[in-house]
Amino acid sequence: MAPDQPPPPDTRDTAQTLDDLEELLKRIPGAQKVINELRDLRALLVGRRAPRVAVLGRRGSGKSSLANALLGRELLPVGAVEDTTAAPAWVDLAVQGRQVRWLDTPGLRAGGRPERRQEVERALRAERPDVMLWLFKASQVDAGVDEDLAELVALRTAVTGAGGVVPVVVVITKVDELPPTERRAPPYESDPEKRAAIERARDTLRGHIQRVVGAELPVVAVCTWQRFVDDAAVTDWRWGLDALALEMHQALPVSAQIEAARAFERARSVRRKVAMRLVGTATSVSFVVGATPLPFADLALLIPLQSSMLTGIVYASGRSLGPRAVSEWLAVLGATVGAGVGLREAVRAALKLVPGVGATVSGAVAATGTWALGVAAVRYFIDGASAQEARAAFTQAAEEGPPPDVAKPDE
Ligand SMILES: Nc1nc2c(ncn2[C@@H]2O[C@H](COP(=O)(O)OP(=O)(O)OP(=O)(O)O)[C@@H](O)[C@H]2O)c(=O)[nH]1
Ligand SMILES: [Mg+2]
Repeated sequence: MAPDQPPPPDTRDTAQTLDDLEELLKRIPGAQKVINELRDLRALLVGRRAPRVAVLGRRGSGKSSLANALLGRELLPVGAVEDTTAAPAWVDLAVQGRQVRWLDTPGLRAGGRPERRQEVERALRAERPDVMLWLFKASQVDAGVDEDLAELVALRTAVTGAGGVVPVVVVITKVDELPPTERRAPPYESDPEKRAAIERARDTLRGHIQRVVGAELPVVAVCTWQRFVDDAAVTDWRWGLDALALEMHQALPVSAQIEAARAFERARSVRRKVAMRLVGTATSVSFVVGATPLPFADLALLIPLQSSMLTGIVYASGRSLGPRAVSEWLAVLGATVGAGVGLREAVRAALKLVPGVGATVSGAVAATGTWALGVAAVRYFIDGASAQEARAAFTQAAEEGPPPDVAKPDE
């Protein structure tokens, strides 16, 4: 693990910015929708916490491997035959400031010890999970599955309380073991036989779920096989984890979404989704702020808002917004500012690149500036585009402006 743990973004600054904006927006008739968006943004950025994930499945179904695959590190012990995970316990899985609260459970029906079930139930009640993952080995989606599902439903019912039922994502693990077994290594996108075998496993399992659970549940197929030597993965067969992260994301409360995006190493789609939501909200708010005929309303609030957006995007990408990210970002935009400037100065300099920005801005110009900055930051920090590509994205977004639904939220 790297010695320098990236610090969380300055949430006090962001909280203050969002409070100031809310105060301003409250005075504007018809801004209620934006205020609501702003509150969502607050939950996402300031009220954030690690997602709570409980993983359940038969012995050796790959529960511990899944944690390692999602975070990209060998954090939990993995075993071949033995009942590896002993007692059910919530743990904080953390890698370089990325974190998840994880309930690793011993396998269902492990060694035929019924007291285990009570222990799992107790752990689930002690801390209500945001989402439960039910794991099934790809080679075992048929025999005995009904009993497993019945047990899982009972566990889910046991934690159903005031918060309603806990969302479930069903995970088919070890898809590399499906035929054709001579072609085990992913990716499988270009292997029609493998894809068909995966689809068959999903259909079979869906049938059981429909019958026993009486409802449809999302079913995702993954491979989590990795071999680590000295903390580095020397074999990496991870597959399907982006899709799994997306399903988990749907189940999570807003407050856990940014930490989840950040924590799951292969969750590019989730990171993008969360980041674009930040950009969309910041753009809507900018429009209203820019259109407000109050003297203090524009740049003084716009720059902190855009800084918060940028901080959030970088945070969701798994990085932190230290001086290195800021100077990288300045280089991306080719903005002319001195070395060692702070984030707000960087944002101010970048904003000047938007046509029409002066001492004051109109609603449309403010929205366009925020949109262009956000889109470029997403390209660079989330998509891993080059500085040149990100700059091109900025120019294009500044020319085209935001989509109408984002730019004029209250119409
Ligand atoms: N073929 C294959 N094997 C895998 C995959 N993921 C994990 N394994 C192996 O499956 C075995 C069991 O994995 P674990 O992650 O320990 O399973 P578990 O569900 O945590 O096991 P218990 O804690 O004992 O219940 C280990 O030998 C892993 O290396 C995979 O995607 N494909
Ligand atoms: Mg285990």
